[in-house]
Amino acid sequence: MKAHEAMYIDGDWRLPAGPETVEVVNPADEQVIAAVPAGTPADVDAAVRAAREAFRGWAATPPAERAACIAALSEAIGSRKDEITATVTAELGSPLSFSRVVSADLPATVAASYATLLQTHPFAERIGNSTVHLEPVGVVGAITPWNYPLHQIVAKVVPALAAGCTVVLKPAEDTPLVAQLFAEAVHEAGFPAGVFNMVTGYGPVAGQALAEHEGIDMVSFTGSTAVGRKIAAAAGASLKRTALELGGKSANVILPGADLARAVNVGAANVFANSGQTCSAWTRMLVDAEGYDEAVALAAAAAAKYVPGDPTDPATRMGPLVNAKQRDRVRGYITRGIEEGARLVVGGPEAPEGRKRGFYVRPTVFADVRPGMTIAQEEIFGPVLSILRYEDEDEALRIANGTVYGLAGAVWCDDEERAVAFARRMDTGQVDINGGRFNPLAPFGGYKQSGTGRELGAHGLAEFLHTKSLQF
Ligand code: TXE
Repeated sequence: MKAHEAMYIDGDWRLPAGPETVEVVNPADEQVIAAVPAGTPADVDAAVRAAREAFRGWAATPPAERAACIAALSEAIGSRKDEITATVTAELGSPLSFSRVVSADLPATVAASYATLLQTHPFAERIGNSTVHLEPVGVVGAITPWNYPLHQIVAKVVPALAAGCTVVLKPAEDTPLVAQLFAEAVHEAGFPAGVFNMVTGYGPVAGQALAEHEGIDMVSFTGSTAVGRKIAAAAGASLKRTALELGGKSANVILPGADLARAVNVGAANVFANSGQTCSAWTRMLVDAEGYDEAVALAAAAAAKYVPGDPTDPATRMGPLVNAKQRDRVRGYITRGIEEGARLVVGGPEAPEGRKRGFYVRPTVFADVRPGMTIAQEEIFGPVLSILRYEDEDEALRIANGTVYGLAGAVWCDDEERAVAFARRMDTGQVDINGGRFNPLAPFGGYKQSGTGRELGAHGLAEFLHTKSLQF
């Protein structure tokens, strides 16, 4: 894998202040494939200065010109799709076909959507004797995770740039190589120097320095709820704006009369995709007594189709987890589920057969899960599905809403009105009705401890804008 030994600051690749590096490991075979600079507070400072210097000029650039740069960025991402796909599979471990769809095609689409949005988006309106202007918040620090590495970058950086903000990105230490490809694409797209900057490195060092830096106006973060709290505290010290996209424990609610086979199969695919490393995954399946046994059998059969394997083999549907820490954490949760009395239907904490090397976990299904169990409350971030039983709709709603999270969810019912009525009572930011279809323009984000703020579309753009009113 090609890796830059430099960071992207002020329109160029610049050598880091210190000698430390971050090793990038292929999770399928545990081999080190590259090393990138471990940024220090001095590197963060240089990047923030460059972004601050570039801010006024970029903020004053007409939206149509910003749109042209963003369209060029979408094309530059598009022209690197093969390299992006191979890189994400090598550093994250997701199967090639999955990497292509969610880490190459989707980011190009999302970037293009902002180029289009800017053509018509109103940045001023009249309210009585006032004009109200939408102005960029300033310099944005973006801190992103590894699970959908390029999508997470694009979903923050592109709307920030579209709004007229300048950006310093600190990508996840597990997946810095695709972030470097993104910086190359930004460079090729012709943004002015300093508008986008990137410092690679570790969260508690480079990430923390960015979140605390007095020179930034906003932090946009996606990651764990625990780190989200730290970011909010660091930002709170100088009352910076924050947008936080955190963990989830979403419910897949199968109401009586639903197409049970479809609801279970789509639900299982939603959990096992990306080895379960999806913040919005429907990790709790809620079924009534009548459909329960059939749902458990269907889920077990669906899990059997996700045989953990080499992510570069086109036949593989599920690769390893990203790193040893995540693998051990997930296996620990599986053990906890067994200890707390849930019924292990398939899977388990042992390494999958023939997979002694690599960070693999067995796709696992638990039945007879009760709402208070750890596996029904905490984000596992692995291929683990918990199936819970409910007596009536009120109980289903209590269970669905009974965690600290509220990111996503699903409702299935042959009566769509009933499904919509149920979804409206869920304390969560996004609900798929009878399977839904991903909409890259619809707002994405959490209620409760799943975060604050929204990403994607016009709502995602609004996060990076101030309103100013002038009275006449
Ligand atoms: O996340 P971290 P980790 C959840 C999921 C997972 C758990 C741990 O449950 O099992 O988090 O994953 C940076 N100041 N999600 O440890 O640490 C870090 O460098 C500033 C949900 O990988 O939150 C990386 O860039 N930044 C999730 C980013 O934060 C810090 C996606 C995320 O890492 C920092 C990933 C600090 N003190 C994990 N410490 C989702 N919502 O999609 C770390 N970072």
